[in-house]
Amino acid sequence: MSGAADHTDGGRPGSGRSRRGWAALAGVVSAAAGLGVAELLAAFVDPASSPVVAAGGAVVDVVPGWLKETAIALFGTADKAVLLIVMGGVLAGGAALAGMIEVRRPPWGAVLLAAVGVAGAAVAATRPGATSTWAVPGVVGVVVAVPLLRVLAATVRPPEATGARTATAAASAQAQAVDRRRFLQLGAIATAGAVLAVIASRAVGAGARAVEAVRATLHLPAPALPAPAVPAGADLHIAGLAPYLTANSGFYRIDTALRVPAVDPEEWTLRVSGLVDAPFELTWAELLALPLQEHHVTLACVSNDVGGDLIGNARWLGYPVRELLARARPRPGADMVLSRSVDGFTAGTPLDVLLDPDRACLLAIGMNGEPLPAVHGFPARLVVPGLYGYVSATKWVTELTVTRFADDVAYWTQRGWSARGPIKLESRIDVPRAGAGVTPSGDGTVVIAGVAWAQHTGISAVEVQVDDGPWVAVTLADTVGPDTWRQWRYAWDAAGAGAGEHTLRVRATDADAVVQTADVAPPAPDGASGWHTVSVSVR
Ligand SMILES: Nc1nc2c(c(=O)[nH]1)N[C@H]1C(S)=C(S)[C@@H](COP(=O)(O)O)O[C@H]1N2
Ligand SMILES: [Mo]
Repeated sequence: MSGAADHTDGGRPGSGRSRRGWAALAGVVSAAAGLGVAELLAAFVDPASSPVVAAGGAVVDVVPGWLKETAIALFGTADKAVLLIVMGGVLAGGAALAGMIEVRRPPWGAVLLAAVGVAGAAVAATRPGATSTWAVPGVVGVVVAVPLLRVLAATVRPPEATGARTATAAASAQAQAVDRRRFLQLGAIATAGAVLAVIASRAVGAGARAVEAVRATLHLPAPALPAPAVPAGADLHIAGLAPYLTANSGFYRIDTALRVPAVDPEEWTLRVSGLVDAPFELTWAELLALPLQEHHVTLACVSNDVGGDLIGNARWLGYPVRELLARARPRPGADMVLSRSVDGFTAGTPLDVLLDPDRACLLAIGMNGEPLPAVHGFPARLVVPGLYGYVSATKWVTELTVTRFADDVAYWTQRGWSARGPIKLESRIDVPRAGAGVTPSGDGTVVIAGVAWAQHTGISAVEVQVDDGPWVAVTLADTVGPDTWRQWRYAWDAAGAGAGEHTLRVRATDADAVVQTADVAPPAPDGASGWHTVSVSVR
């Protein structure tokens, strides 16, 4: 090893030219280690949070159209590979430069490397659909690459530069050999680490990519029983008001999955068992062959605060859970179905709710006309009108076990949340936003609008109260039925109320004539309650 080290550069030990080569190598190895770690983390955070993927996406976004078309004309579908190769070249060149700078003018090479890494993290965190956690892979990559570059560069730096001015030529040559050995050891470990990290990241991400490809080409069967058409008057189309139907991309997501489970439908089965006479297993092909139905249902999370947005409304395509349970023939005494996801999450749903012939509880495979998005449970999940998600809406569901509340305790109930989770009657003001300044229009009014929900019961009235005035009934929008939320609006005489601060409150009444309670409760253990109240200032 020492012999090899003495002769590796083929020039005089410590010659300027060979030193530049080692310095460049230090930069490239450090950057590679940082990128490897970033790739591995990105596989967990989100494939698109990789600084390389994000930067590539940003380049594609800013490249002028003519250049994009030229690239496609030249390289066809290999255009992305060419882009990645070019980016790799630029990165390697920049990293080599950082290495050379670091050897000659520390710490400026490290600063350059850190700056590029942080820029990559910033690009990742600002990509469409990104969250701030998308910066993590890039930042951690910097945290790995920069110290590594500092250490490697120190081994390459000429003795003069490291303060060994008084050393004899022989001693200095020996120190050089020791340093070179250190460089080779560290560099080899870093390179091996980078390669392993990239291989691991591929392995982690491969399943998700394969399943996404299956999902993209999947063709959902037409429903045997389509959902009733949404009446034109269901959506008031008011800016700032939640649309009647929530787009999949804007639908709230709540789950315990650090990594979104990647479930191949061809390997998916649903096992229906427990306290039943005829347990069975349903395959994906069998499910698709069943007569499916479509139904609009508003899903809500128990963690939603009063006024919160952990609620969304979608058109679900699926097969009634009731039919699956009937086929398994539950035994007397059973009162709960424990649904289980591939990742171990469980929900406990009352058996009578799932068997109710008037309630569209679905084993859903479609959401707003597409296969379930991966984050919403692809390939199959439960949707139960009227119950919070934590006791009903199991995503990536693979097991339904008929059991008893006395015998089985579901995931969130083990953690102190209520075993039963009927959705509470609630309403929300969407416009104006809390704290907004509002200017009355020509007729002196300001539009107040929002949503109200009492899934499976339905909303019969919504009232608004301004300051300590009387409760006033507002106009309700249409709805497809009791299982979804309902928009409402009210033209408030804000000019009459006068300039300055005003408090707006909302409360709903359900179809059973129950008025929404004023009692304030936090989300735990069974859902928040109280009247949503916002302050606005009239100009
Ligand atoms: N597998 C699994 N399914 C789950 C959860 C989970 O953590 N894991 N969370 C539940 C909760 S608390 C809610 S509110 C809904 C949210 O569904 P969404 O993310 O599609 O909006 O999913 C439910 N299904
Ligand atoms: Mo939830």
